Amino acid sequence: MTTRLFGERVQRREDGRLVTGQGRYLDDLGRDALAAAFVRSPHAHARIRDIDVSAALDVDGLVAIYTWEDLPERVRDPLPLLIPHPALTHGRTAYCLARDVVRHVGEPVVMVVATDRYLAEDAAALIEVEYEFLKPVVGIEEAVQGVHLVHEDVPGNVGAHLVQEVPDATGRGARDAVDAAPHVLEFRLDIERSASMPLEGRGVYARWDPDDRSLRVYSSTQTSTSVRMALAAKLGLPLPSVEVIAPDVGGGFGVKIVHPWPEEVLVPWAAMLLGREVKWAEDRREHFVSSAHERAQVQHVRVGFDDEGRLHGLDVTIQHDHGAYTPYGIIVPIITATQLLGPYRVGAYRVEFSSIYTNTVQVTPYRGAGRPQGVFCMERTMDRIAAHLGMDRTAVRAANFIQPDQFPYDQGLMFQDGRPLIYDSGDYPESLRMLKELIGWDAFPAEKERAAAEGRTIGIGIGCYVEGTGVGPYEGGHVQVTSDGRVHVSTGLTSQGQGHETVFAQIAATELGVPIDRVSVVTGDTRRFGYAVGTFASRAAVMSGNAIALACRKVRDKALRIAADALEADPRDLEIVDGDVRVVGNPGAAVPLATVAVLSNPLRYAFDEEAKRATQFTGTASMDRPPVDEGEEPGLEGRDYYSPVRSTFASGMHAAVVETDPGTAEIRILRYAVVHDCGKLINPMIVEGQIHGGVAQGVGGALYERMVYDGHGQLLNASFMDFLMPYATEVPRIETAHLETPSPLNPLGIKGAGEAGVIPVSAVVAAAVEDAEGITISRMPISPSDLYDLRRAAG
Ligand code: MCN
Repeated sequence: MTTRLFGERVQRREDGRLVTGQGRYLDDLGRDALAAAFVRSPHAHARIRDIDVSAALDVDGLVAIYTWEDLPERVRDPLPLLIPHPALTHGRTAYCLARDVVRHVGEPVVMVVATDRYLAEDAAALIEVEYEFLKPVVGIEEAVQGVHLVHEDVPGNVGAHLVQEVPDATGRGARDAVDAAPHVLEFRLDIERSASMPLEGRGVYARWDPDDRSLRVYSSTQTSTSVRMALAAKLGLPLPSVEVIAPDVGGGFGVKIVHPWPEEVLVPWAAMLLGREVKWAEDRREHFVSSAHERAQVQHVRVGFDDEGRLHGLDVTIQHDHGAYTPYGIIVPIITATQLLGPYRVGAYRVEFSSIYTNTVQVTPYRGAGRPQGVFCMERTMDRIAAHLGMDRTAVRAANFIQPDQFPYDQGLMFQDGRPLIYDSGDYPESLRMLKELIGWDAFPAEKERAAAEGRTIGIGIGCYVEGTGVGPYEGGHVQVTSDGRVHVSTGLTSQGQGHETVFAQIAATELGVPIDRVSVVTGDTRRFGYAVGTFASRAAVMSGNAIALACRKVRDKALRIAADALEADPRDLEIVDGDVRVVGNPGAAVPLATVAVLSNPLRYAFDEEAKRATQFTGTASMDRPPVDEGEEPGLEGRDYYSPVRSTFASGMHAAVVETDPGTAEIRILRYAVVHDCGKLINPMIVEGQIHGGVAQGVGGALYERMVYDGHGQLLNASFMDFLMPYATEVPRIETAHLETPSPLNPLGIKGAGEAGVIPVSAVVAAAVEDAEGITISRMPISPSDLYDLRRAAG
């Protein structure tokens, strides 16, 4: 059996368990726990006048009712603002339970605890909240007028305003560069709201042990260590007294990085107060109105370019609808603003954005996190330049590409982590060449003509992106070999379906030279690994992958030292093959890793048959010598951390062929092609799975998904009946090719892959529809009715 598994298409090890119903998701736990339910605001903007709980008190099984007034001091405070930024001058976060004003439909106002969820909901339905209506502010256009305010103390509803400017090589600013360019285009783009829609919603289940005053919390989270820290702080507990475990998590897509959610504080707090287990699992409507949305931008673009399509200056102004609160700071618009440039040199660049408060659900990162908006802007710009100059759309892109010999390439901007935005490696011309070949770009005009002759309307589009991945500050890995020869790997970040159990085992198997079926992986359990940041920003492979590799290398070195002693050999002459440490060129002189594990701590002699054999093997009487050599620690285990100097930049290009129906304006994707570069691939099959899932979400964003609010701030489509996600029938077969330009920044040469699929899809589909129809597309998503209206407007 080979143990060189890095780069192999290893089947996902977790899937057998997950697809046969053996996963343990949040709501599978705590079957006998008390259940929490919430009274949530039915109004987008209102002052709470009175809360009358009397009718609910008669409900059988009711255990407790809490309002903001009932909360202890620290739980009464607003939730933390997780990523402050100097430009976020008016950051605002919600209270766990609304204090006097509600600012969006779905905001929690009262918490009810009962013996089961039905009774909790029954009691919640009987609670009467008296509201004084305030004027809701809905949509960017209304908000920027500043007549009515979401937060009384935030003038103009502007939470943040930021300008970043990068002059061209001559020192000229973008506005001057645009004005002086031979050609200038100016346009507006509109991007609607969408949201993460994991199959499993948020959820939390807490147990309080009054005897040792410790709290165990299970949370469907993307970041268990941060939930732990937040809970310890909010509940006034020492960190070691709090354990947070992410069980199997049925998708997150960004929404579960926010921490702590109100429910994540209230449920453990109630468990402590009541001395009982308490659980809450979000229902779908709650997910729509009480979690978080994203996308939601209006962009104004001015671009100046020359006859060859080369950019001289780009000036972009972004209005970002942030909803009612900014718990995650302004990370989304910052990412849009700074990663918009993609694989291009743009001459001078100026970007300005405002984060605008509205009486709608808060905006926090959703897969792609601001990049789909940025790529939509940049790629629409490229297509308009091509149309203006009558150039091939790929030629305009190629004319502006950063070239392979220009890396590391400094875009002159500050990345979201506050470090300079420097691309580490890539080969954009080669990606484009591969993509054109894959989709058959050059042959398409003839195909289009043939289709037209048959009365069919087809079009082709392309979109490119560069994605900062693997952001720091750190992630760690712990690796232990036990006396049965098994390898136990743990890392603190969590998994939501990315296949970490498989890829981290591949890394450990490769580094330690052991068969993969001897490796087990634990993630997201603070009992096993307490220091971690979390799974977001396509960072797990880069961060935990490298940390685990480094920890394995420590263990490997130690194993060689111990085995060298046993084999009376030089460690430099040893290798680990199939779980045996052996002398290179002399496979007979070998000692199993299991034995090495015993030798690393021979005091286990009395309890362990393997230990007896091992000590006989070396002739060591365990009590006659110290358990470990001087300078060594007992046990065959190691821990290490990986902390990058800066992020690594993955990239890719997508192309699609669409057909539009002349009558119904329905848009069908006929072909979809992806060229993707995430550096060295740990598991190409998993990366392809990630790309497929991402493209599926992107198809939703391109054609179907939008959050429809009425003027009163009511979300009109808060169910899967009305919020359209693509089915398998709407997702085309995705043809994928990989390019591997290794990252020079980390030992394994990896870049991230988890978000890539979703990023350019709206831009690509818009371009293809535009090509098919010969009309200009300036918004995403583009539904049949949008297309119908555009056709009519175009006459
Ligand atoms: N991978 C690889 N080789 C590389 C890079 C990645 O084999 N060069 C593998 C990784 O080992 C991992 C997967 O691809 O198994 C994704 O890796 P990475 O890019 O590091 O992304 P993360 O694991 O950090 O996952 C986060 C990312 C994000 S930000 C969102 S949002 C998202 C996504 O992953 N949410 C998901 N993919 C998701 N997939 C599922 N099923 N569910 C979600 O909620």
